[in-house]
Amino acid sequence: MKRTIVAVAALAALGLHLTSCKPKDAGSAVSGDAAQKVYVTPGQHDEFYNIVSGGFNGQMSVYGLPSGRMFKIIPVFSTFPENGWGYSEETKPMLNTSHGYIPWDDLHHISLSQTKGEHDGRWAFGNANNTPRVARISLSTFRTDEIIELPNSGGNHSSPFITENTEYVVASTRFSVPPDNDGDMPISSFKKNFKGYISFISVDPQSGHMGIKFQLKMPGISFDLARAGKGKSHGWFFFSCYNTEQASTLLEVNASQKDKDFILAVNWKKAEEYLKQGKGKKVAAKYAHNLYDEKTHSATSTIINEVMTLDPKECPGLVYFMPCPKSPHGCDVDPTGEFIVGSGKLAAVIPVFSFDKIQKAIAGKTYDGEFDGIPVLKYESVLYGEVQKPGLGPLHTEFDGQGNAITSFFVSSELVKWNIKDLKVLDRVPTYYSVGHLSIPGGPTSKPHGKYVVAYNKITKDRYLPTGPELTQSAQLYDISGDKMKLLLDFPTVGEPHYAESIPASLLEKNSKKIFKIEENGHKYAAKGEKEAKVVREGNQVHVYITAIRSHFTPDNIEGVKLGDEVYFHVTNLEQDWDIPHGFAVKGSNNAEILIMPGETQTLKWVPSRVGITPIYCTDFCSALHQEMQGYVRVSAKGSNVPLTFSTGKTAAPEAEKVAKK
Ligand code: K7E
Ligand code: CUA
Repeated sequence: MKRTIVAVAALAALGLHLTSCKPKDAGSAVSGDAAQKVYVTPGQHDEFYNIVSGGFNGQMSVYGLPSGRMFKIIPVFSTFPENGWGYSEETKPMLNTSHGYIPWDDLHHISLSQTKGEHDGRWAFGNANNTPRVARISLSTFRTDEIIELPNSGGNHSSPFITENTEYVVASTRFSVPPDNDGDMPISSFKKNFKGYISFISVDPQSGHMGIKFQLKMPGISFDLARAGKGKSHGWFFFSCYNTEQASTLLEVNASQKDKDFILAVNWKKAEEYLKQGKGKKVAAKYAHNLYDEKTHSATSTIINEVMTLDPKECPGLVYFMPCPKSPHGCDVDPTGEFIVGSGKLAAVIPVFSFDKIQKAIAGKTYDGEFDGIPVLKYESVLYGEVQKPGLGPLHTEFDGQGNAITSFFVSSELVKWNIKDLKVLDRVPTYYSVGHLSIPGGPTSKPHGKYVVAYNKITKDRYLPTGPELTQSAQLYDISGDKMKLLLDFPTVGEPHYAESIPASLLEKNSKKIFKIEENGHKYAAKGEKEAKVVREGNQVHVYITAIRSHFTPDNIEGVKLGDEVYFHVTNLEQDWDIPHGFAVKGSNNAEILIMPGETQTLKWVPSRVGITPIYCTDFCSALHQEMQGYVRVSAKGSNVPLTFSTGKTAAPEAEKVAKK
């Protein structure tokens, strides 16, 4: 089994079964000093944070490099019962959309915020591939702070990619669709009515708050990936496009007809000028904008009803197509901003485009016709050169900051290093197996940190202890500091990582939030001390202002709740020590637990389903007496006249015990 090579010929035969082949030396040994290079002495910290997309788990995860140790899962688009994300009343609005509450999505790409083309350590952005959205994650709390939905889009794959000062996060649609406000169209009218919208989301430089500044209404094709220009090409954006055949069925064949698809070049500075001139058109749309407020520890969701659009056909000089061989996937810009690398999934070469030549071709109108009214630049006029015989199935390219590029090859299962100037292949190493994205620390910035590359592999097979039909996805760390790439480490991941970025620990460590100050807690239902703890009835709603501190809740005995009530436990964690969360869970609750950080308030809603005594307890082992951190809620029948009472530390008099029993 180990040495079977699977149908590479299929590629050539256009059978298009893009299964991978296994490298022959699948068991290959690592070099002697590999262990030393990844060994982080217990108690010591890693050199890099590695922030990894979770794919179909809808989350991000945080690892250390070079150790490959996982530190955290950050829920973004998917609920996470482990800490109540999407279950607590405060976080539910974060998952609201124009379709209502959605508990899941598919997160493929990470972008870390930049200033002057370099990592600034403030935010991470992530995309929702299914129900188009972009999220912003704070790199101080490591939590999702904001989610914005994208109208007129279907499948937000080409996202989120950022400009060199985080002016914009850009997202383009994978599925072309008719505009949201006029969508009831025959699918056969694709060419006429389906459009490919590209959203430019502005980011406030102080708060990070996002807003859709404008959408470009492009012809009905599919956008796959993108990168902003940088340095000399700052002000431009590049997108890989496929399905320029404009097929709406059996794309595996119908969208692979043409010899070349496109890379789209967008002059976004020019778009800003056109907007200023009033060329934009506001159209009706419906999308959610969700914001989490660190002071109130609560999220709000607002529905927005219009979006600004720009039609490139009315804005000359705004967009150009460049032919790019065979279904381009990755579209990556080198650190200088001069070279744009397109990776055609079915192509035999890697084309490298030159920004200077693009500018010349535009100035000289060196066109090769047009596509749906948009000029197509001549391939030869914009091409810097092609990397010959690089491998099979190129997907993504990153840069080492030493003048080299490394490209991942899914079909031939390898990483290939090549020189950007002379386009010569320098080195290749196998990956186990079928690498998707790759990531070099700082790889997409103008100053890559280099040192390592991580391969995020799609297929794991025999690399780990088997765990039934499903195996963990595997990441592999390579040393790229020398001429030859050296495999150092395999480490398992969660979900299915696509893109990831790594950033020096020194940029994040110092800003990491330790506690929320209790005196700054602006939550409407906070109890900032045990004296403020109380239970209040408002109609059939019972609001429990409950505090948690090692090792008890206040109150921990509650009576007078009745069937038909909705009980809201607003739990405030009074601790002001780092790393002392308390958890909260209720027996029989159709909900998750909540995990409350020091100084924070979170709310668990519970609708009792039966009469009786319901235990509540702390789920996080917070002290030696954690197990004692528990309490009771008495639920009585509808219409019962048990009064609403609450207490902590009150022991019943023997008299009362007798009476109560009757
Ligand atoms: Cu290549 Cu969705 Cu970025 Cu995965 S995509 S590999
Ligand atoms: Cu609080 Cu365990």
